Amino acid sequence: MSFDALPARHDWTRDEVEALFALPLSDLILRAQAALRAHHDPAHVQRSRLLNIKTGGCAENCGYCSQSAYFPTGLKASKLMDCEDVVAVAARAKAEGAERFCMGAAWRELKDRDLPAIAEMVKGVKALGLETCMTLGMLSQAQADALGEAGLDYYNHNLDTGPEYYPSVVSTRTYRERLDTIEYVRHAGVKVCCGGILGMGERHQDRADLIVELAKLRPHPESIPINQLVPIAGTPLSGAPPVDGLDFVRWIAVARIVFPEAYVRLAAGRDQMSQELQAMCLLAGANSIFVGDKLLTTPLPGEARDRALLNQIERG
Ligand code: SAM
Ligand code: DTB
Ligand code: SF4
Repeated sequence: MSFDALPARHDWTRDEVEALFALPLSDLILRAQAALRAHHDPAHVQRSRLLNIKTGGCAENCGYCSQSAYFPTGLKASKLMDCEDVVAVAARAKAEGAERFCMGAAWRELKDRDLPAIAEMVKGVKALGLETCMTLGMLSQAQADALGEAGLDYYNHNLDTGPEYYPSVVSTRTYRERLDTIEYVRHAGVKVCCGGILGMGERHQDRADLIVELAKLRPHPESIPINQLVPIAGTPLSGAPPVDGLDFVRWIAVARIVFPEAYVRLAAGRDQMSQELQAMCLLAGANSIFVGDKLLTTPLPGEARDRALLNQIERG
């Protein structure tokens, strides 16, 4: 069969997305594989590495997050890391095979006073030959421009879920504010990393709506992290019902079909998945993972298990 590239669409409807999700599994995977192969090397899984450069004490009340000051999660807050230490971690990550280095801060928004330190980190990490990504909360246009001038490659800012369910997850900011920051990032010429979380108690249609909202972005985000909720004791969502494993695989396949050109990342939640389920997600079109021992505050499977998994997917 041929793997011709279909044009990216921005007008997906909830019904169309739900119809993709409801395809027989083999048809869904075939279409996802065709989309993957039209734009990407199916034998390469992109490796990103995360570092929490500022932990905890965050002024937002995202109901899933260990780092919100609103919830008793037991996490100790820390101040912004020194640039030197960040670059040292990035150098180790590069030596261990990471291609992109993503720096996250538990901030509601970036403060201008922190911009010089952040710009130094971008320059230092980039000088190692790594792609750079930052996720620092809301930005102004001027701040997004400054990050672009520092050479930042990607900015991560997730929509998390569909607009109807969003207010049940977080009330200290709006969906519109999320979209505004994404627009500033795009306008600054920085690539957009934007995705969401499954398993927060959302309805099936909220997941479809998330895909629809992401698809409206012009151009589509270059990177789409699909997170499975990592339940955090003390947060309002700690007891949310887990996502069915094969439903998760189906959503990955839907994301691959709707966003054929993007890196679709199997992001948070891998530590709760079997190797086989992770392999299915990669067969369903995910082509990126976070490697290393830790996401921001929660564990990853680690080097040995990841090597075994990626050997299965990538070996010739
Ligand atoms: N404070 C910034 C923000 O929220 O944009 C950056 C860091 S924030 C922790 C990055 C993203 O991680 C969130 O938007 C959310 O999608 C994801 N995330 C956070 N906690 C999670 C959890 N417990 N399980 C799954 N994903 C999570
Ligand atoms: C994203 O979508 N997932 C990453 C990254 N972007 C910043 C973060 C996942 C965090 C999982 C929970 C934790 O480790 O605290
Ligand atoms: Fe803060 Fe980001 Fe966590 Fe929300 S997800 S509480 S903004 S660190």
